[in-house]
Amino acid sequence: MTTQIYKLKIIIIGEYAAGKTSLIKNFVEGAYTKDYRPTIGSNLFIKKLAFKDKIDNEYFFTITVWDIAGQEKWTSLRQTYYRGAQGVFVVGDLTRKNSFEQIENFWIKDFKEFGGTCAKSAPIILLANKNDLTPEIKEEQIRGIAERNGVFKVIYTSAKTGYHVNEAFIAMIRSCSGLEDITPISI
Ligand code: G3D
Ligand code: MG
Repeated sequence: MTTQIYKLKIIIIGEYAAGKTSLIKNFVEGAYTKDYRPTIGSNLFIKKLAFKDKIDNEYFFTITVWDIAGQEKWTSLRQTYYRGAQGVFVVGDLTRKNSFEQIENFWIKDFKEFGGTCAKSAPIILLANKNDLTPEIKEEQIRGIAERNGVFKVIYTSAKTGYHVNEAFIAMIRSCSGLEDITPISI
């Protein structure tokens, strides 16, 4: 049995109010908190998670999730934010079709342009968030955006109910580490 230690930088991008901060908080704190203040500047959230594989090797991950929070407008700040990212969540709000159009028209292009070398290797997972509400966009349109933009996986989430939030982060950790058969020991 061996033990390995990993550190991952994961970033989360997408339109204002798509649910980026709520998703991170749900994952890190295990709860949907409605009354935090809209974040100014960029915030770092840290979560430690232990995984094991089929033959009981252990993998300890320290995951830093960066929340861009209000700095979307400034190219130089986005570059800092993108630097060294090993995985990217791009978030669309199912109740606003435009938030998905912007994923294709702006966010993924921007990451590829300003993300430096990491932009070539970091997996991109698209989160179709607010799955608890009535959608304004069809699944096939979302699939099209994913296929045209090199998105590795689409996951429907709700930061409000917690639906698929942990699953999304586990999928990201597996993809970033290349350890496809690990399972969390506790979450
Ligand atoms: P952002 O960080 O991408 O800007 P926030 O987005 O996480 O601040 O979320 C924006 C608003 O959407 C918040 O509402 C938040 O509670 C809500 N929200 C986020 N995720 C979900 C979800 O999955 N379902 C529902 N129903 N609402 C969600 P307020 O009212 O505080 O602005
Ligand atoms: Mg936010």
